[in-house]
Amino acid sequence: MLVPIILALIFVVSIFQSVHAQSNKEVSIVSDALKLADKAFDPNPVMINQGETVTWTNKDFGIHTITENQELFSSKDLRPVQTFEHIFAQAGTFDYHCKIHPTKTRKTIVN
Ligand SMILES: [Cu+2]
Repeated sequence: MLVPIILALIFVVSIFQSVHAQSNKEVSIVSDALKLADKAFDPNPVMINQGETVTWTNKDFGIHTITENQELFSSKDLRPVQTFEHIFAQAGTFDYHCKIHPTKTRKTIVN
C-alpha cells in the first residue's frame, strides 16, 4: 500500500520540477570574467518569456553584482558560487552590468 503512494509522490514531484525548470533561465558569470569583457555573462543576451525567472550564478573567483542600468533591480555583492534571482514580470529589454566592474554591460531580453 505504501509503495504506490511513494511512487505517486515521486511522479508528482518530478512533474513539478520539470514545469519549474521551464520557467527559469540560468546565466553564469563565467570564470575569468574580467578578461572576457562581452563574454563575461553566459548566455548573452538572455531570451525569456514574460513572467520567467533568471538565476545568475557567480562561477568566477571574484565578487560581482547583477545591476540593471536604471537600478530596477540589483543583487548584493555576489561572492563565488552565490546566486541572484529576478522575476521579469514586465516585457521589455533590460541592460545590466556589474557595479564593481561597470564595463561589463549585458542585456536580458524579455518577450
Ligand atoms: Cu564584476
